[in-house]
Amino acid sequence: MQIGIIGLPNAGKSTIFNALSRGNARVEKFPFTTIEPNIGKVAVPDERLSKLKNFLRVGEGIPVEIEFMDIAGLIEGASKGEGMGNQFLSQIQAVDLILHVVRGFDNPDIPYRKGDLDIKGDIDIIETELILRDLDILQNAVNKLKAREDIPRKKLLAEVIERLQQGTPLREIPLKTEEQQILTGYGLITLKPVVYLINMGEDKKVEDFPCTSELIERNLPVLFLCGKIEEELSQLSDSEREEFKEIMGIQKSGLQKLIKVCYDMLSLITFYTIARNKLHAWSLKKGASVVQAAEKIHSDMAKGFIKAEVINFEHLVGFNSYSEAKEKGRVRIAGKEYLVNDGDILYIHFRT
Ligand SMILES: Nc1nc2c(ncn2[C@@H]2O[C@H](COP(=O)(O)OP(=O)(O)OP(=O)(O)O)[C@@H](O)[C@H]2O)c(=O)[nH]1
Ligand SMILES: [Mg+2]
Repeated sequence: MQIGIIGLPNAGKSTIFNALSRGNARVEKFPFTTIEPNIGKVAVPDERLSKLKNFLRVGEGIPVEIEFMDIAGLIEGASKGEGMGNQFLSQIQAVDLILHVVRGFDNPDIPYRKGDLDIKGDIDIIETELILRDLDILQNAVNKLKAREDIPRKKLLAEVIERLQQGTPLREIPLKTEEQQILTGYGLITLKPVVYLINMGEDKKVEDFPCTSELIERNLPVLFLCGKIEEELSQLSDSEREEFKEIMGIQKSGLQKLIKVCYDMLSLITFYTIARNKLHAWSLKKGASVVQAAEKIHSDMAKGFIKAEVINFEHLVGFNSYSEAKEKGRVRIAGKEYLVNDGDILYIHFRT
């Protein structure tokens, strides 16, 4: 699973990437600082993991990690190749979720789109380029289809092309499952889920951005944080960070909330396994079966799957130990068809 950080040049994408991954991506006041994408792994915050680790008295708890990719800034005309737009757009085609960073800080040093902040205008520039790219892809697809008889596909493509031309991103068009299946595989960007992140200046409050209510009305997730403060926080040691948060009255860092929202937008749940004194958290698509869960760990486990012992975190912590839960019959035996729930602890039996 990969999350792509996109936005206009100078929006603070690399600053946020560094805060997320404790990375060292270059951050400068001039645009197009990032050309080659920066890639970093980020642990998904998980309160259950440490509770479970203590409960089970295992030595180590390994969290789920997701990958973030900090992509170069897009500019007007990117879909026509401006500013290496084609290259950057194909990088966006490869990600599973888009994190769209919008500049919400004043900075007289920044040369790009100088002047008053314009959240809606900035978002529109990027969204237009993404829509134009999808239109290109679909129009090419339609041209290739001409000779072939595939009426439902032709009809669907014509419909979505019309909606795109009206400025509607594909994710906002209600689609049936079959229609979604037809569209997957084209590498359409506006079909991907999106999270908007307003990178607020240190002196700004959420109320300073009333224009974002339109996004919320469209059911799109909008988050606010200050990239610069988050980056500074990420460079502190754990104890220094806790101290700072206490002084500032911050309970949860904006970044942790951001990672969690992205995780949910990717429709991921977490399950756990225990092996060799290690508790391991794994991500899984909502609605996946226990065999698909086994596949995440090792393909041999899925191939030779026999059964799994399952207990959910919520039930387990009501007992004094795993063996007590087992004695009391709360650890159930699940077959191939079992659909994994968020928070399940699995012990998989398999043939080698
Ligand atoms: N005041 C303020 N400045 C910020 C903030 N976030 C980023 N900046 C500044 O904005 C400039 C651009 O930041 P980057 O993180 O390099 O932006 P970018 O979006 O990665 O830029 P490109 O890679 O060039 O597209 C730098 O001078 C940052 O220090 C913020 O929250 N507040
Ligand atoms: Mg950058």
